[in-house]
Amino acid sequence: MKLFKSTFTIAKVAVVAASVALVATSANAADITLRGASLFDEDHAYTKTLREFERIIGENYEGDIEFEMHLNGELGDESDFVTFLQQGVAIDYAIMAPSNMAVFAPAIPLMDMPFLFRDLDHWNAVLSSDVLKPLEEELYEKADIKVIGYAGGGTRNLASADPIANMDELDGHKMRVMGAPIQAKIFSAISAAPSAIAYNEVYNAIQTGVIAGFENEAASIQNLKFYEVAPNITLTKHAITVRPLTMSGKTFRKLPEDLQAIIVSAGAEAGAMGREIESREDGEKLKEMLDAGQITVTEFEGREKLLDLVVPVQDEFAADLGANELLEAIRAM
Ligand code: MAV
Repeated sequence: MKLFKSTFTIAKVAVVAASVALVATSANAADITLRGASLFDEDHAYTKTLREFERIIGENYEGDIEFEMHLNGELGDESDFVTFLQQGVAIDYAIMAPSNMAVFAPAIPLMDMPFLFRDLDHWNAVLSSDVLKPLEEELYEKADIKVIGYAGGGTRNLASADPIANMDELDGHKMRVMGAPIQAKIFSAISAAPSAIAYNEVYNAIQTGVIAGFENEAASIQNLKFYEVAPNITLTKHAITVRPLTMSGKTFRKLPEDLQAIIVSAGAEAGAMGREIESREDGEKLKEMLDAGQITVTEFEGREKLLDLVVPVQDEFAADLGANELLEAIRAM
């Protein structure tokens, strides 16, 4: 088990943040160090995306630049990354779930709200358009975090210690969800009993029976060996991941203009590559885990019923944010 972090992590993260912050990113074109973070090792699509991002920048920028990547959740999980990026300390770029950024920008979780996308074509159409721009703007204004591309493309399903194959088994199912309130609302609406738990505590929480499962995509279940504690995958297919590749606004603005332009296009290009990898590998990874005897895979009986239950919750969330038109525009694509 790679990701379990005890409370010591909090202290460790704080110390690391403080010490790295002393080596502030330099705006001197002769010597720029950009620092990234990933929850995963080199095999995960996020890390591959970040490596591609670094490669493109390195290839196109004529100044002296280097990259420092912190892998395997060494700097905490995405809720730590978002704080670091917002404050402009410890890291300069990362890929994060919108629902882990809600604390700074309440509307951003609309991007990864469960049951938002009908299928991969719908998801592709949305990500190839400008429809998410207002949410990017809100993130920049409120959190000082700049979206420079989109990774993602994994399909999220339930993963649990015991099988959850139908509405009866889902009723009262104690599961972890991401921190954004809309996530808990949606899973409550479909009768589960969700609680927001830090990602790096999920493995242990399932192992010790604090929760009975969570929901995640194949790439991460495999990379972090969640199948060891939650081997029953139920194909609710409730989300296709949208994962912004982001940079701290505080870092970005310090950089020379030519580098800024390279970063913006490298983000878009690397994100597109990451989406292609993760969406293509999603089914393959499920099959690999299945063939290795690590998981069982079950369809969820009556998935249409779930949709009926969540649409009013989605509508209400958008209405509270004044984002009805945005939600309608996404649905209409
Ligand atoms: C998966 O590992 C990824 O989608 C990651 O971006 C999320 O933060 C994580 O799940 C999670 O559920 O928090």
